[in-house]
Amino acid sequence: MKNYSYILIVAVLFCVSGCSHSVNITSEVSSEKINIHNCMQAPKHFVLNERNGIEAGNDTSLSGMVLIPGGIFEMGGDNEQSAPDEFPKHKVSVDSFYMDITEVTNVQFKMFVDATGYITTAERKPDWEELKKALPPGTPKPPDSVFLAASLVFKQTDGEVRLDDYSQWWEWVPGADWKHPHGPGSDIKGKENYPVVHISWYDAIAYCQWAGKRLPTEAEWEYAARGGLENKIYPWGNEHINTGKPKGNTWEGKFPYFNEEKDGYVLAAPVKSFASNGYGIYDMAGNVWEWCSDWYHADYYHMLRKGISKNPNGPDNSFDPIDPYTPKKTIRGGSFLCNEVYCSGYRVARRMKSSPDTGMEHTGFRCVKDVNKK
Ligand SMILES: [Ca+2]
Ligand SMILES: [Ca+2]
Repeated sequence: MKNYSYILIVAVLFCVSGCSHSVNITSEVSSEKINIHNCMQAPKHFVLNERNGIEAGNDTSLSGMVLIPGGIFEMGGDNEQSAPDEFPKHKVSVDSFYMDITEVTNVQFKMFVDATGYITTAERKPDWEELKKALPPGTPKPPDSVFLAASLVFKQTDGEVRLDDYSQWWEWVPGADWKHPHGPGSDIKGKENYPVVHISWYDAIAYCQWAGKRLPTEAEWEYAARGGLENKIYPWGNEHINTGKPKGNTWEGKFPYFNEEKDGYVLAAPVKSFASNGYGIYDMAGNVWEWCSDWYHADYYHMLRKGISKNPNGPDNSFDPIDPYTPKKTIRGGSFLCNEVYCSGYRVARRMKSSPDTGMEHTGFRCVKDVNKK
């Protein structure tokens, strides 16, 4: 169990860097440990759109989408909670696009799977040959018992724990996937209108392609989240997340052991459970994190600081200084696990990142569509 514990600890450390303040992860990792979330590698033939076997969709329907009118905005942090990678604030221009008004739901994802036979990353056994490419040189291979189809499931703790020890509340659970969000024995019956989770970036790409859509760029996502407001902290403005009536599904109380349930949900909520923003889109703050198409680079905004960037679609390469061996994609919007003392992921400017082969209980996505492709 010792090896497994090491693996789990490191897996969780890396996997949930998408919901933490800057933590010196490197200092937590000994050479004995290994990053298991890279075990959740998508097979090579699923990595690129043109190779994943999914027929590109020709659906011209804009059902469930809304037009986000293009414009110029200031992208980046708006308050003292902002992390270094949210600066400098810089001008960005985006063209008009359509966006799903909700996170992609279980029933929508089931339609995709039924039509294509697609198998998600979490449902496949990890491939060590692929895994080790994103690990520090010399990392030893973990035991075969670890190489199971699995995903990370949230486990509420009994009491207060160190918030830099993610293994306290994340568990690597064989059999956990989008149809079994809490592991074997759980299912999605009655949760048709909940956001699909345990979705890797590759899974999201495959769905979008089938639906004739694509993932939003990070700039499009933030522009849409702002709902037409300028330089505000949240999709609804500057009223504090915990003031007034609930505005999104977050973690209220003491994370990760006591949830006040003021918003009515400890875990994920049905989509559209809270008010939309100014563009008529829901859950841009909280519920589940949402994949964007861009690679994550901590210094990307410095690259764009001069002039107006038109439709930026991310850097060429990923760089996360606290985990430099693992390329990551950006995720946005926070989840039901975010709160003020932990990550404030529901702020519109909050940037997070995750390896594209990682699926978790609190990560989903929504799609966008170019106006000229309707
Ligand atoms: Ca909640
Ligand atoms: Ca969300």
